[in-house]
Amino acid sequence: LRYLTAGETHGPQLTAIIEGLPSNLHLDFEALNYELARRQKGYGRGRRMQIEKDIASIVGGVRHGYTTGAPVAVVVENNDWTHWRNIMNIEPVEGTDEEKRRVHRPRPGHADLNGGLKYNLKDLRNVLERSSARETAVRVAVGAIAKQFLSHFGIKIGGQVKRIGEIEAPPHQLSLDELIEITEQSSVRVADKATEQKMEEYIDRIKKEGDSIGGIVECIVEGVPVGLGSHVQYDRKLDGRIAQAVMSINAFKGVEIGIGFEAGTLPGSQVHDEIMYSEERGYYRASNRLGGFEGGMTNGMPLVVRGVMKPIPTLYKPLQSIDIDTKEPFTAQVERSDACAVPAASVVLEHVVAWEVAKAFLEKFGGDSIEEVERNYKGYLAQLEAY
Ligand code: EPS
Repeated sequence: LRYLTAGETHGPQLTAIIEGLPSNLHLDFEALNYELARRQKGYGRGRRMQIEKDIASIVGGVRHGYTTGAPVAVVVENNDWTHWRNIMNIEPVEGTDEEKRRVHRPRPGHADLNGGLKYNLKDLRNVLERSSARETAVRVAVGAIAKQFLSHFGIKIGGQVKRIGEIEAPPHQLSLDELIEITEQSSVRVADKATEQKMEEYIDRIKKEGDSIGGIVECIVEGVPVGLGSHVQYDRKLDGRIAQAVMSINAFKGVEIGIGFEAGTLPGSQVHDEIMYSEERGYYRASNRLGGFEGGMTNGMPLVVRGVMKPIPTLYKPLQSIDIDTKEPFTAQVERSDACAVPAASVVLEHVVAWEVAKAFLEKFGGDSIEEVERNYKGYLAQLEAY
């Protein structure tokens, strides 16, 4: 299972091609677009989200609602493109730098300067357009298909915002279903109303100061069987692959599994999860501090993955940089941006994790049709039961 994406933030569309999905998987298009809408919500987003209404069109690999086994092609159009037709034209266009919106002032914290130097591009827009987090729209579409595949096997994914800047969400005892339902009603994807209020006020303050703010998001996956991933080779450790996927989300600077970095502050007796057994559950752990992973393999407990997003680097508050034409210092110009995209990032996290779990699932139970995958999965469950 693999996918690639293409497309620019102000180009006509974002495109993804997914290869390796089994045939006969039913796709619910409404559920797919529901996930795209979830990504667009969240307190602190900028004006661009009023322009976009993300819809995924499937333009290959699906017929009459079912996958055919052929590559699945997904397109998400950019409504904003109508304002950028000339600037983003693939044909040569006449006009001044200004008319072409040439970027020669790299923004600190963005890919602009590194990309310009590396690809030898004197118009940094060529970097900016692709490095934009707009690309996560199509990655969510891909992840939403992975989610539907996983849901076929009883695997469920949810998430929440744990922190925005100074404001931390308190712990709770909600089930995953309750968490999914309650956070969906929240403008900042937290379960606690008082925290939501505090976070909104905090984002308002940050925005007023011309600044931006990041945070910490968490994703939980339930129903994952023991044994996805493997201890035998570095690139088969599923926690490692999930870490890569999380770090690949725009603006993410760190990842944790289970208690994560806290594991470096506690003695082993307070970190490891004791092994239990019962007739109905089989083997399980008394706690889940390791977040569902031991030895790079799932252990049957829920997966708990957290990521930290840095503040979006497009600021109204100027930071110093250097003009690539004059080599003179300047302070960055005002740009349209989101003050906070942490709630949206929480949705993106769910989807990149869903993808990695689906990929590992198909590696283990792989088949060309969903029926073949089902047979393989059932055979494995019987093996576990007899163990
Ligand atoms: C982004 C900048 C903003 C965001 C965009 C990501 O877009 P613009 O430059 O057009 O104002 O709104 O996010 C999306 C469009 C999206 O769908 O999430 C950036 O530079 O990363």
